Amino acid sequence: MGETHSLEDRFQAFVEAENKVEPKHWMPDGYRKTLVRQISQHAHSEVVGMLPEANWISRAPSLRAKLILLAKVQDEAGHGLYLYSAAETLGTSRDQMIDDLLSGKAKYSSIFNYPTLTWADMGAIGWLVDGAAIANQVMLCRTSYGPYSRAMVRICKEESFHQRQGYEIMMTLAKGTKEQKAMAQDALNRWWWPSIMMFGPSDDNSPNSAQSMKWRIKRKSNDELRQEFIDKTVAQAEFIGLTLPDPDLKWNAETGHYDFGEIDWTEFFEVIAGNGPCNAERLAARQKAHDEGAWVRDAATAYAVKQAARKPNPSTQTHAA
Ligand code: FAQ
Repeated sequence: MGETHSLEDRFQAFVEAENKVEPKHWMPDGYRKTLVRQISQHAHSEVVGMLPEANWISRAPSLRAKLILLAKVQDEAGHGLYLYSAAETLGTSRDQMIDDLLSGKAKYSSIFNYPTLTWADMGAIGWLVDGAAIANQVMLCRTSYGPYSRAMVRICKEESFHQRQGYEIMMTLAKGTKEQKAMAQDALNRWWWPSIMMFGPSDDNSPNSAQSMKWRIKRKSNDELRQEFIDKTVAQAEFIGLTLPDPDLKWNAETGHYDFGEIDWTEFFEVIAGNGPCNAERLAARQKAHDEGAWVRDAATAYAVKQAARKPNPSTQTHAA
Protein backbone atom coordinates (compact mmCIF):
# COMPACT_ATOMS: atom_id res chain seq x y z
CA MET A 1 0.00 0.00 0.00
CA GLY A 2 2.77 2.39 1.12
CA GLU A 3 4.75 1.30 -1.96
CA THR A 4 1.82 2.17 -4.28
CA HIS A 5 1.48 5.54 -2.63
CA SER A 6 5.07 6.41 -3.14
CA LEU A 7 4.96 5.30 -6.78
CA GLU A 8 1.95 7.56 -7.33
CA ASP A 9 3.63 10.45 -5.55
CA ARG A 10 6.74 10.01 -7.64
CA PHE A 11 4.65 9.84 -10.78
CA GLN A 12 2.85 13.04 -9.83
CA ALA A 13 6.13 14.85 -9.16
CA PHE A 14 7.48 13.54 -12.49
CA VAL A 15 4.61 15.00 -14.53
CA GLU A 16 4.61 18.23 -12.52
CA ALA A 17 8.28 18.65 -13.44
CA GLU A 18 7.10 18.61 -17.10
CA ASN A 19 8.67 15.25 -17.93
CA LYS A 20 7.09 13.08 -20.60
CA VAL A 21 5.68 9.72 -19.58
CA GLU A 22 6.76 6.98 -22.00
CA PRO A 23 5.11 3.58 -22.66
CA LYS A 24 7.52 1.57 -20.49
CA HIS A 25 7.30 3.89 -17.47
CA TRP A 26 5.24 2.97 -14.46
CA MET A 27 1.93 4.85 -14.50
CA PRO A 28 -1.24 4.73 -12.38
CA ASP A 29 -3.99 2.53 -13.82
CA GLY A 30 -6.31 5.51 -13.93
CA TYR A 31 -3.82 7.51 -16.00
CA ARG A 32 -3.55 4.65 -18.51
CA LYS A 33 -7.34 4.25 -18.67
CA THR A 34 -7.96 7.97 -19.13
CA LEU A 35 -5.47 8.14 -21.95
CA VAL A 36 -6.85 5.08 -23.73
CA ARG A 37 -10.32 6.62 -23.44
CA GLN A 38 -9.30 10.05 -24.69
CA ILE A 39 -6.84 9.00 -27.41
CA SER A 40 -9.13 6.31 -28.82
CA GLN A 41 -12.08 8.74 -28.84
CA HIS A 42 -9.88 11.21 -30.60
CA ALA A 43 -8.82 8.60 -33.18
CA HIS A 44 -12.45 7.58 -33.77
CA SER A 45 -13.35 11.26 -34.25
CA GLU A 46 -10.74 11.63 -36.97
CA VAL A 47 -11.97 8.55 -38.81
CA VAL A 48 -15.71 9.21 -38.41
CA GLY A 49 -14.92 12.86 -39.20
CA MET A 50 -13.94 11.83 -42.72
CA LEU A 51 -17.55 10.90 -43.51
CA PRO A 52 -19.31 14.30 -43.56
CA GLU A 53 -16.64 15.74 -45.85
CA ALA A 54 -16.28 12.66 -48.05
CA ASN A 55 -19.90 13.36 -48.94
CA TRP A 56 -18.71 16.37 -50.99
CA ILE A 57 -15.53 15.12 -52.68
CA SER A 58 -17.36 14.07 -55.84
CA ARG A 59 -19.33 17.33 -55.90
CA ALA A 60 -16.54 19.85 -55.26
CA PRO A 61 -17.02 22.90 -57.52
CA SER A 62 -13.56 22.77 -59.17
CA LEU A 63 -10.62 20.43 -59.66
CA ARG A 64 -8.57 22.59 -57.24
CA ALA A 65 -11.26 22.41 -54.56
CA LYS A 66 -11.56 18.68 -55.07
CA LEU A 67 -7.82 18.06 -54.73
CA ILE A 68 -7.61 20.12 -51.55
CA LEU A 69 -10.62 18.44 -49.95
CA LEU A 70 -9.31 15.01 -50.91
CA ALA A 71 -5.95 15.82 -49.30
CA LYS A 72 -7.66 17.07 -46.14
CA VAL A 73 -9.77 13.93 -45.78
CA GLN A 74 -6.68 11.77 -46.33
CA ASP A 75 -4.88 13.74 -43.60
CA GLU A 76 -7.70 12.84 -41.23
CA ALA A 77 -7.22 9.13 -41.98
CA GLY A 78 -3.53 9.64 -41.16
CA HIS A 79 -4.40 11.36 -37.87
CA GLY A 80 -6.61 8.42 -36.96
CA LEU A 81 -3.70 6.05 -37.63
CA TYR A 82 -1.15 7.97 -35.53
CA LEU A 83 -3.67 8.19 -32.71
CA TYR A 84 -4.64 4.51 -32.79
CA SER A 85 -0.91 3.74 -32.70
CA ALA A 86 -0.39 6.09 -29.75
CA ALA A 87 -3.25 4.36 -27.89
CA GLU A 88 -1.79 0.92 -28.69
CA THR A 89 1.41 1.88 -26.82
CA LEU A 90 -0.77 1.81 -23.67
CA GLY A 91 -1.57 -1.86 -24.10
CA THR A 92 -4.91 -1.81 -25.89
CA SER A 93 -5.39 -3.23 -29.38
CA ARG A 94 -6.73 -1.73 -32.57
CA ASP A 95 -9.35 -4.51 -32.72
CA GLN A 96 -10.57 -3.71 -29.23
CA MET A 97 -10.85 0.01 -30.02
CA ILE A 98 -12.74 -0.61 -33.26
CA ASP A 99 -15.09 -3.05 -31.50
CA ASP A 100 -15.81 -0.40 -28.87
CA LEU A 101 -16.58 2.17 -31.56
CA LEU A 102 -18.87 -0.13 -33.52
CA SER A 103 -20.72 -1.38 -30.45
CA GLY A 104 -21.41 2.21 -29.40
CA LYS A 105 -19.34 1.86 -26.22
CA ALA A 106 -16.68 4.37 -27.26
CA LYS A 107 -17.55 7.96 -28.03
CA TYR A 108 -16.38 10.14 -30.90
CA SER A 109 -16.80 13.88 -31.26
CA SER A 110 -20.40 15.10 -31.19
CA ILE A 111 -19.71 17.40 -34.14
CA PHE A 112 -19.60 14.61 -36.70
CA ASN A 113 -23.22 13.69 -36.10
CA TYR A 114 -24.51 16.66 -38.08
CA PRO A 115 -25.26 16.52 -41.83
CA THR A 116 -23.34 18.36 -44.55
CA LEU A 117 -26.06 19.93 -46.69
CA THR A 118 -24.20 22.29 -49.04
CA TRP A 119 -20.70 23.03 -50.32
CA ALA A 120 -20.52 25.87 -47.79
CA ASP A 121 -20.53 23.21 -45.07
CA MET A 122 -17.02 22.24 -46.26
CA GLY A 123 -16.03 25.83 -45.51
CA ALA A 124 -17.74 25.91 -42.13
CA ILE A 125 -16.20 22.58 -41.08
CA GLY A 126 -12.67 23.60 -42.02
CA TRP A 127 -12.97 27.04 -40.48
CA LEU A 128 -14.89 26.19 -37.31
CA VAL A 129 -14.46 22.47 -36.64
CA ASP A 130 -10.77 22.38 -37.50
CA GLY A 131 -10.41 25.77 -35.79
CA ALA A 132 -11.91 24.35 -32.59
CA ALA A 133 -9.79 21.22 -32.97
CA ILE A 134 -6.64 23.37 -33.19
CA ALA A 135 -7.60 25.35 -30.08
CA ASN A 136 -8.00 22.10 -28.18
CA GLN A 137 -5.03 20.29 -29.69
CA VAL A 138 -2.32 22.93 -29.44
CA MET A 139 -2.56 22.37 -25.70
CA LEU A 140 -2.33 18.60 -26.28
CA CYS A 141 1.10 19.03 -27.93
CA ARG A 142 2.22 19.59 -24.32
CA THR A 143 0.25 16.71 -22.84
CA SER A 144 2.24 14.55 -20.40
CA TYR A 145 2.09 11.30 -22.40
CA GLY A 146 5.00 11.30 -24.88
CA PRO A 147 3.50 9.34 -27.82
CA TYR A 148 0.28 11.41 -27.71
CA SER A 149 2.10 14.73 -27.49
CA ARG A 150 4.40 13.87 -30.41
CA ALA A 151 1.46 12.75 -32.57
CA MET A 152 -0.27 16.05 -31.80
CA VAL A 153 2.61 18.18 -33.10
CA ARG A 154 2.22 16.87 -36.62
CA ILE A 155 -1.57 16.76 -36.42
CA CYS A 156 -1.72 20.42 -35.43
CA LYS A 157 0.40 21.46 -38.42
CA GLU A 158 -1.99 19.68 -40.73
CA GLU A 159 -5.05 21.08 -38.94
CA SER A 160 -3.78 24.60 -39.63
CA PHE A 161 -3.88 23.87 -43.34
CA HIS A 162 -7.41 22.50 -42.91
CA GLN A 163 -8.56 25.60 -41.08
CA ARG A 164 -7.26 27.82 -43.88
CA GLN A 165 -8.86 25.62 -46.51
CA GLY A 166 -12.24 26.13 -44.82
CA TYR A 167 -11.82 29.83 -44.21
CA GLU A 168 -10.87 30.34 -47.86
CA ILE A 169 -14.09 28.62 -49.00
CA MET A 170 -16.13 30.83 -46.66
CA MET A 171 -14.30 33.96 -47.80
CA THR A 172 -14.89 33.13 -51.47
CA LEU A 173 -18.60 32.46 -50.92
CA ALA A 174 -19.02 35.55 -48.73
CA LYS A 175 -17.53 37.68 -51.53
CA GLY A 176 -19.64 35.96 -54.18
CA THR A 177 -23.25 36.43 -55.32
CA LYS A 178 -26.05 37.16 -52.88
CA GLU A 179 -27.03 33.48 -52.99
CA GLN A 180 -23.49 32.32 -52.31
CA LYS A 181 -23.16 34.65 -49.35
CA ALA A 182 -26.50 33.38 -48.01
CA MET A 183 -25.28 29.82 -48.38
CA ALA A 184 -22.15 30.64 -46.33
CA GLN A 185 -24.25 32.36 -43.65
CA ASP A 186 -26.61 29.39 -43.50
CA ALA A 187 -23.70 26.99 -42.98
CA LEU A 188 -22.28 29.24 -40.26
CA ASN A 189 -25.69 29.34 -38.55
CA ARG A 190 -25.91 25.55 -38.48
CA TRP A 191 -22.28 24.79 -37.48
CA TRP A 192 -21.60 27.52 -34.90
CA TRP A 193 -23.32 26.05 -31.84
CA PRO A 194 -22.25 22.43 -32.47
CA SER A 195 -18.67 23.73 -32.91
CA ILE A 196 -18.58 25.42 -29.55
CA MET A 197 -20.06 22.26 -28.00
CA MET A 198 -17.01 20.33 -29.24
CA PHE A 199 -15.02 21.55 -26.24
CA GLY A 200 -17.18 19.39 -24.00
CA PRO A 201 -19.43 20.15 -21.04
CA SER A 202 -18.87 23.25 -18.95
CA ASP A 203 -16.20 22.98 -16.25
CA ASP A 204 -18.69 22.52 -13.44
CA ASN A 205 -20.12 19.50 -15.27
CA SER A 206 -16.96 17.86 -16.61
CA PRO A 207 -16.23 14.75 -14.52
CA ASN A 208 -12.84 13.97 -16.05
CA SER A 209 -11.28 17.42 -16.13
CA ALA A 210 -9.88 17.82 -12.61
CA GLN A 211 -7.89 14.58 -12.64
CA SER A 212 -6.78 15.04 -16.26
CA MET A 213 -5.48 18.52 -15.45
CA LYS A 214 -3.69 17.19 -12.38
CA TRP A 215 -1.96 14.56 -14.49
CA ARG A 216 -1.13 17.23 -17.10
CA ILE A 217 -3.10 15.31 -19.75
CA LYS A 218 -5.30 18.38 -20.29
CA ARG A 219 -3.55 21.71 -19.81
CA LYS A 220 -6.58 23.99 -20.04
CA SER A 221 -10.20 23.50 -19.10
CA ASN A 222 -13.10 22.98 -21.53
CA ASP A 223 -14.49 26.47 -20.80
CA GLU A 224 -11.11 28.20 -21.11
CA LEU A 225 -10.56 26.67 -24.54
CA ARG A 226 -14.11 27.42 -25.67
CA GLN A 227 -13.63 31.06 -24.69
CA GLU A 228 -10.29 31.29 -26.54
CA PHE A 229 -11.91 29.88 -29.65
CA ILE A 230 -14.85 32.28 -29.51
CA ASP A 231 -12.61 35.30 -28.90
CA LYS A 232 -10.49 34.41 -31.93
CA THR A 233 -13.38 33.57 -34.26
CA VAL A 234 -15.48 36.72 -33.83
CA ALA A 235 -12.97 38.88 -35.74
CA GLN A 236 -12.63 36.24 -38.45
CA ALA A 237 -16.41 36.29 -39.04
CA GLU A 238 -16.47 40.10 -39.09
CA PHE A 239 -13.61 40.20 -41.60
CA ILE A 240 -15.60 38.22 -44.17
CA GLY A 241 -18.88 39.98 -43.40
CA LEU A 242 -20.74 37.05 -41.80
CA THR A 243 -22.66 37.14 -38.54
CA LEU A 244 -22.29 34.63 -35.72
CA PRO A 245 -25.79 33.35 -34.82
CA ASP A 246 -25.75 34.49 -31.21
CA PRO A 247 -27.61 37.69 -30.26
CA ASP A 248 -25.96 37.65 -26.82
CA LEU A 249 -22.44 37.74 -28.20
CA LYS A 250 -20.77 40.95 -27.10
CA TRP A 251 -17.38 42.24 -26.03
CA ASN A 252 -16.90 42.53 -22.29
CA ALA A 253 -14.20 45.13 -21.59
CA GLU A 254 -14.03 44.10 -17.95
CA THR A 255 -13.16 40.46 -18.58
CA GLY A 256 -11.35 41.11 -21.86
CA HIS A 257 -13.45 38.37 -23.51
CA TYR A 258 -16.65 38.00 -25.48
CA ASP A 259 -19.75 37.09 -23.49
CA PHE A 260 -21.91 34.58 -25.31
CA GLY A 261 -25.37 33.04 -25.10
CA GLU A 262 -26.54 29.89 -23.36
CA ILE A 263 -25.39 26.61 -24.95
CA ASP A 264 -28.14 24.05 -25.50
CA TRP A 265 -26.67 21.30 -23.30
CA THR A 266 -29.72 19.11 -23.82
CA GLU A 267 -28.84 18.90 -27.49
CA PHE A 268 -25.19 18.13 -26.66
CA PHE A 269 -26.03 15.29 -24.27
CA GLU A 270 -28.58 13.86 -26.70
CA VAL A 271 -25.97 13.80 -29.46
CA ILE A 272 -23.33 12.11 -27.31
CA ALA A 273 -25.92 9.59 -26.11
CA GLY A 274 -26.32 8.47 -29.75
CA ASN A 275 -29.42 10.48 -30.64
CA GLY A 276 -27.99 13.17 -32.92
CA PRO A 277 -29.21 13.68 -36.50
CA CYS A 278 -26.59 11.37 -38.08
CA ASN A 279 -25.32 9.04 -35.31
CA ALA A 280 -26.95 5.91 -36.76
CA GLU A 281 -25.83 6.76 -40.30
CA ARG A 282 -22.20 7.36 -39.21
CA LEU A 283 -21.93 4.09 -37.31
CA ALA A 284 -23.59 2.17 -40.14
CA ALA A 285 -21.01 3.62 -42.58
CA ARG A 286 -18.13 2.58 -40.28
CA GLN A 287 -19.62 -0.89 -39.83
CA LYS A 288 -19.97 -1.32 -43.61
CA ALA A 289 -16.36 -0.20 -44.18
CA HIS A 290 -15.19 -2.59 -41.47
CA ASP A 291 -17.10 -5.53 -42.96
CA GLU A 292 -15.94 -4.77 -46.48
CA GLY A 293 -12.35 -4.46 -45.29
CA ALA A 294 -12.30 -7.93 -43.66
CA TRP A 295 -10.59 -9.53 -46.66
CA VAL A 296 -7.82 -6.92 -46.56
CA ARG A 297 -7.13 -7.62 -42.89
CA ASP A 298 -7.18 -11.38 -43.56
CA ALA A 299 -4.78 -11.02 -46.50
CA ALA A 300 -2.41 -8.78 -44.49
CA THR A 301 -2.39 -11.27 -41.60
CA ALA A 302 -1.76 -14.23 -43.92
CA TYR A 303 1.09 -12.31 -45.59
CA ALA A 304 2.66 -11.43 -42.23
CA VAL A 305 2.51 -15.09 -41.14
CA LYS A 306 4.14 -16.18 -44.40
CA GLN A 307 6.91 -13.57 -44.10
CA ALA A 308 7.59 -14.53 -40.48
CA ALA A 309 7.90 -18.20 -41.46
CA ARG A 310 10.42 -17.32 -44.19
CA LYS A 311 12.65 -15.17 -41.98
CA PRO A 312 15.80 -17.02 -40.96
CA ASN A 313 15.90 -17.66 -37.23
CA PRO A 314 18.80 -15.49 -35.89
CA SER A 315 19.63 -18.00 -33.13
CA THR A 316 20.53 -20.71 -35.68
CA GLN A 317 22.79 -18.42 -37.74
CA THR A 318 26.55 -18.43 -37.32
CA HIS A 319 28.76 -15.37 -37.70
CA ALA A 320 30.92 -17.24 -40.17
CA ALA A 321 27.99 -17.61 -42.60
N1 FAQ B 1 -18.22 14.83 -28.18
O1 FAQ B 1 -15.30 15.13 -18.46
P1 FAQ B 1 -15.32 15.61 -19.87
C1 FAQ B 1 -11.11 16.29 -34.89
C2 FAQ B 1 -17.64 13.32 -23.34
S1 FAQ B 1 -11.37 17.16 -33.47
C3 FAQ B 1 -18.43 13.61 -27.64
O2 FAQ B 1 -15.12 17.04 -20.12
P2 FAQ B 1 -12.78 14.95 -21.14
C4 FAQ B 1 -10.41 16.94 -36.07
C5 FAQ B 1 -16.34 12.87 -22.70
O3 FAQ B 1 -15.66 11.97 -23.54
C6 FAQ B 1 -12.51 16.27 -32.46
N2 FAQ B 1 -18.21 13.35 -26.34
O4 FAQ B 1 -14.30 14.71 -20.73
C7 FAQ B 1 -11.23 16.86 -37.31
C8 FAQ B 1 -16.85 12.28 -21.42
O5 FAQ B 1 -17.41 11.01 -21.65
P3 FAQ B 1 -16.68 9.63 -21.18
C9 FAQ B 1 -11.86 15.28 -31.55
C10 FAQ B 1 -17.73 14.36 -25.58
O6 FAQ B 1 -12.31 13.76 -21.88
C11 FAQ B 1 -11.77 18.01 -37.84
C12 FAQ B 1 -18.02 13.19 -21.06
O7 FAQ B 1 -18.43 13.80 -22.27
N3 FAQ B 1 -10.97 15.87 -30.65
O8 FAQ B 1 -11.49 15.18 -34.86
C13 FAQ B 1 -17.46 15.63 -26.10
O9 FAQ B 1 -11.99 15.40 -19.96
C14 FAQ B 1 -12.55 17.96 -39.01
C15 FAQ B 1 -17.63 14.21 -20.03
O10 FAQ B 1 -16.70 15.18 -20.56
C16 FAQ B 1 -10.61 15.27 -29.51
O11 FAQ B 1 -11.07 14.18 -29.18
C17 FAQ B 1 -17.73 15.84 -27.46
N4 FAQ B 1 -17.54 17.04 -28.04
O12 FAQ B 1 -12.84 16.20 -22.14
C18 FAQ B 1 -11.43 15.64 -37.97
C19 FAQ B 1 -9.57 15.97 -28.68
N5 FAQ B 1 -17.01 16.41 -25.09
O13 FAQ B 1 -15.46 9.49 -22.05
C20 FAQ B 1 -12.24 15.59 -39.14
C21 FAQ B 1 -9.10 15.16 -27.53
C22 FAQ B 1 -17.00 15.65 -23.98
O14 FAQ B 1 -16.30 9.83 -19.75
C23 FAQ B 1 -12.79 16.78 -39.67
N6 FAQ B 1 -10.10 15.04 -26.51
N7 FAQ B 1 -17.43 14.42 -24.28
O15 FAQ B 1 -17.69 8.57 -21.44
C24 FAQ B 1 -10.24 15.95 -25.52
O16 FAQ B 1 -9.54 16.95 -25.46
C25 FAQ B 1 -11.26 15.67 -24.45
O17 FAQ B 1 -11.57 14.29 -24.47
C26 FAQ B 1 -12.57 16.52 -24.53
C27 FAQ B 1 -13.48 16.11 -23.39
C28 FAQ B 1 -12.24 18.00 -24.41
C29 FAQ B 1 -13.28 16.25 -25.85
